[in-house]
Amino acid sequence: MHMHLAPRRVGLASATFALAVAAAALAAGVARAGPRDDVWGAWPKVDATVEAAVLSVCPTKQACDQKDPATGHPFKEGTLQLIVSGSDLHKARDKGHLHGDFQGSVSVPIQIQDIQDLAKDNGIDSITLDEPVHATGSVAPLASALATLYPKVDGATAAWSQGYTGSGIGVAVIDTGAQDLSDFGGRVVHVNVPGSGNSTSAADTQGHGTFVTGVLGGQSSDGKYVGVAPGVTLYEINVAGSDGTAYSSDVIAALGWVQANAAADNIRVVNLSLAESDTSNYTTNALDSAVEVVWQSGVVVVASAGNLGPNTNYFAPGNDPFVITVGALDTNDTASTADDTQASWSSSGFTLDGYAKPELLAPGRHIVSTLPAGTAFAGEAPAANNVAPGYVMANGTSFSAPQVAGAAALVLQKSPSLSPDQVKWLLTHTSRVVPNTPGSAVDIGAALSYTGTVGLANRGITPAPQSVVFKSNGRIDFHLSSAVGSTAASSWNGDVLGNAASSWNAASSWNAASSWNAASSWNAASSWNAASSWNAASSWNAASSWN
Ligand SMILES: [Ca+2]
Repeated sequence: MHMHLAPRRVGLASATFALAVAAAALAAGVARAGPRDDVWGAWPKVDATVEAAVLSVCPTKQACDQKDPATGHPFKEGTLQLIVSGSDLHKARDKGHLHGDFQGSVSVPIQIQDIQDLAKDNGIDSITLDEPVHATGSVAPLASALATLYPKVDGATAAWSQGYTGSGIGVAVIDTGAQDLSDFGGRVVHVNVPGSGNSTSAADTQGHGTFVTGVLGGQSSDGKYVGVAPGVTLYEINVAGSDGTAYSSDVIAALGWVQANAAADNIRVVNLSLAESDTSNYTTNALDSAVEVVWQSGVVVVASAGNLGPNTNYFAPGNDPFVITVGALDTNDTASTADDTQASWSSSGFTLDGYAKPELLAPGRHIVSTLPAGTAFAGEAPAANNVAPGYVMANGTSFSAPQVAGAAALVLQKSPSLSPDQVKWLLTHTSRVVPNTPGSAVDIGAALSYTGTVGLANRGITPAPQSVVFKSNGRIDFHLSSAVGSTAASSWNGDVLGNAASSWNAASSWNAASSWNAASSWNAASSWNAASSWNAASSWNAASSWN
């Protein structure tokens, strides 16, 4: 008599190195390994996923005798949480503390060295893995628990129900950093960019980056506030100085780190919810050159469109034709997509080089995410926008972009071999038409269920001249022509060390500092100070509209 175990409890109270490795192996799609019977013997009654988990840690019994450096104990003493089923389970019950005790089945941690012996017991019929193994120990997100609309509108909930949360995929967030909230489940990596003018590994005091990160990959303990890809590893690069100022050169240095570390850390996506404030052509803009280098190296680059309304897609990096530029969808606060529109303030139109932007829309109005009290951003929020302690509602394409970054991570978890051009093709070709607007909205469910041949976006586009070169020795070379806009190109010419912070920051000609403080640059800031763009919180009809 076997009971169906549902719902499965997720979480690794007793996570071991072995489990983490097994999880990684499983996530990578490890199937039943080759014949190991000569070493391990047969695996009667043992599910293939259990066998694969064991073999990923202990390919041979001899290897299993080695000490796990993480625990100091032999690998064979590592445990797997297993469901053991059968008519007489006393042997399984004797193995350890029961996690679940059911008629016909028990869930119990079993040491690797005991699994085969256990399977030989006549009273036992089968041994399977309990719980999908998340290295982060997060609870599987559920659409039914959400207090926000945007993950449903994006189709992220469809991905979760198929088991895709972005687990194993690294996403770089170049912003104001992030705080170590429990919502991020230990998945935040604070990146130190050597030689940067700012302390790039500093925690977020501004709040913008923490908000963006929540939209991308947060998950509140009650399941109400869940980002699009709540399993991703979040590589946070804080490019803002202590006063919130950041320069384009800081962003470029951060992109250099991403390019150098993408392969080792499996960083497949970078999110840029920022913009310069001077218009530019992509062919002569250093930031555009930098994002193209990152794109061509295999990392999807997602940029916010900006909040300046029609015919304003003139700013780097969202003006680069290769990257995915994201505008704001207004869901009209309903789950139905029939009444969706492009937000009136979302930047749209053609770049100075004639490319239509944005390529995708994602909800950008009435977005609720993580915003810790005490941050600069939180201090500016009207009281009515504080939806719950630590969760605030705001508007802006800054918060649309990370949804598409999350979408890219979900797609890449399912199909790791896709190139950035393929990811862009897939997300745009499966996007949902938004009535009465030229834009179309990301549809993650449609992207994941697409079964045809995935084409290549960006065909025929001429890359920008490579004015920024990330060299293997950590140096970043700039070779801007003197024709570059209003910038003092001379200060960028030549071979500049990435750690020459003073010379980077001396480039006042970038006018970057002002752009970070100005409304447009954060792509959200206009919403903070202008009451109208908070969309009159009083008209927001409280809890019922969230469900
Ligand atoms: Ca709607």
